[in-house]
Order: sequence, then C-alpha cells, then structure tokens
Amino acid sequence: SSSVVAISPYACQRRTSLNNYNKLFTDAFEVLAENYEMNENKGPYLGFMRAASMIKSLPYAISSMKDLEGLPCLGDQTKAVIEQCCQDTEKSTIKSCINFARSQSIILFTSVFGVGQKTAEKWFRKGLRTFEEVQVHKETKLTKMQIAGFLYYEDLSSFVTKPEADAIGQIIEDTVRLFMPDALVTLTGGFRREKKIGHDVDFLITTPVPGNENGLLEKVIDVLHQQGILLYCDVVESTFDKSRLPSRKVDALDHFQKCFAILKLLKQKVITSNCEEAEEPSNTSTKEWKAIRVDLVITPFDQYAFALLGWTGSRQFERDLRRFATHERKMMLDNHALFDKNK
Ligand code: TTP
Ligand code: MN
Ligand code: MN
Ligand code: MN
Repeated sequence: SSSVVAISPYACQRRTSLNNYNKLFTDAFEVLAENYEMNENKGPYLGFMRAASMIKSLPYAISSMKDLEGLPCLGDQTKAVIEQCCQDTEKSTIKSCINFARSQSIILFTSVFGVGQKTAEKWFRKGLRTFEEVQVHKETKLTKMQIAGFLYYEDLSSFVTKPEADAIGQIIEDTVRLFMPDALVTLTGGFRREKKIGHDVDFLITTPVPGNENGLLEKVIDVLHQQGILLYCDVVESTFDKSRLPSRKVDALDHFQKCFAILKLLKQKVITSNCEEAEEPSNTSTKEWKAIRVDLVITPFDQYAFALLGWTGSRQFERDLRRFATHERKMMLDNHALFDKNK
C-alpha cells in the first residue's frame, strides 16, 4: 500500500484532505508534541508535529512498519511510537500516550481562555486543583481575560460550528459595511480549510483604498458594544514598522492591528438544516445565545494576500511554507511579505 510517488517533507507541497486515515497515530503524536512543547523542548515537539502532518496526507491507513518505507519526516522516536502502536491490538500504547505525564489540573486550567502554561503551573503549585478552588482562593488575581474565560467557559469549550461561524461572519460584514461599503471581510483559519468545527472564528478585514482601514476596527468594536453583543475585547495595536525586515522568529505573531474578542451570538441568528436541529436536545441550556471567540485582523490591501496565506493555517502548513521559502527558495516569508534575500 505504500505510495510510489515521493512524498514531500514540506506540508505546503503535500495535498492533504480532511480525511485522516491515521487518526490513532496522529492523536498520539500531537499529545506527545504538546507535552514536549510544554517542557520547552522544541526539537521533539517539531519532530512529532511534522510527522503527524505528513501522516495526515497519506491516502491509506498505516498497519505495519512496511507502510513507512520511503516516507519523509519520520525519525527514530516517531517510528518507535508507530511500531508500538502497530503491534498493540488493544491500542493501549495510544491511550497511554494520551494520558502521558501531563497533570489533569494543568490540562483543566489551560483550557480556560486567558490561562497559559505559566499561570496553570502557578495555581497548581499553590495546591489549587479545581476551578472553584482557584476562584475562592484569596490570593488569586484574575486578569480581565481570565474572568471572561471563566464566565463563558462552557460556551467557549464547546466547538463552534460552521453555521455559527457564518452567522458571526454576517454580523461582522454588516458592521464593517456601515462604515466601509467596499471593505472585504474574509473568513480565515480552520473554517477556510473547510473544517466543520473550530475553537474560534477568524476574519481578515481590508479595504481597496489604502489608508481607509485606519480607525475601522475601533468603529466596528464600538457598534458591537452598542448592540450589547461584545462580551470581551482585547485590541492589539499595529506594530508594523516598514523599515524593519521580516522577523526570522518561527511562529512569531504578526504586526497587524487585531482584536481577540468574545461575541454573544443569538441562537435565532444561526441557520441550521432541520436534521442538525434534531440533534439539539443534548444541549440542555435554555439560554438564547452562545459566547463565541472571534479574531478580527485589519490588513492594508497591499499585504492582504500574505495575511490571507498566513491566517489560513494550519500552523504546521505555515511553518513548512516559511521553511520551504527559506531553504528551497532563499526567500523570507511572513504574514506581510515575501522577500528575495538576493535582492
Ligand atoms: P487559530 O485560530 O489559532 O487556528 P485555526 O483556525 O487553524 O484552528 P481553530 O479551529 O483551533 O481555531 O489560528 C489561525 C491561523 O492564524 C493559524 O494558522 C495561525 C495564524 N496566526 C497568525 O498568523 N498570527 C497570529 O497572531 C495568530 C494568533 C494566528
Ligand atoms: Mn481559528
Ligand atoms: Mn487554535
Ligand atoms: Mn484564532
């Protein structure tokens, strides 16, 4: 079953559908990767992420070590995990990978919007194990972001569906058009990759007339606030400096003005087909709205193409695009431009 055509070591040169025939392996890899990342062990982290990404592009399910012949991106560590998984009919290797090392409390704490690794570990060291313990503990000082994270925890930890993403898109587009009728509002992130669910909804906003995007985000935020649907908003101002060359830092944040927000989406605004609505009873909530994480990014028109490429993801695809540009083309790619280092 192994393929005759050579598979590229770069994600950006592989055709990858949403059909993952090797989810058991890639889940194990991603959990292991996350664990290495947590311990700031970049090498094995990238190794497992790269292997997971490559395996996702395979048009067949791996069933033995023979299936790995000629495949790129696999090192001794990743091969050892696959070998164990293949020999193991109970799938206990995979289950043990998934329960590997990471404290349940750290997993719980970092699942809150605004709580990162450092904060989770600090709470754990103080002996805190549950949300209740964190919230009643006298010394805990929560940031605005974490307060919102706890307040809307249930909604934010459930997945965003495509109909919900489309409903949010309509709201953003309508609001932007109040000020800028020719503005472009584009759905990016996982939904642009045709994923059916996401953890947030990402948008790029631009206008064809240079400079017209200035001040737009503030106006949009103001309207959302006046409508009573802005539950949380953290604006990050643009830090783009034209005199600076693109940063070499892998996974560096870009310089666009953006906001990380939580919007209140009325359930009546979500257009679902009848069969999807029939599944609804599992949701016992009687509230008429759902809190949704939304990222809005403002880009000048001349950088829109690069921003769109950068914000479409996946993270591994972006990482490999930049790696490909650097090593195979001697160019530098980021969310703002593509630079030819020879010119
Ligand atoms: P995410 O929204 O984090 O990821 P996603 O949409 O692929 O998946 P999910 O369903 O979990 O939301 O990020 C979207 C893309 O944007 C991702 O490829 C990384 C990129 N990105 C930047 O380029 N700059 C940034 O500052 C951030 C936060 C993300
Ligand atoms: Mn997203
Ligand atoms: Mn994400
Ligand atoms: Mn996002």
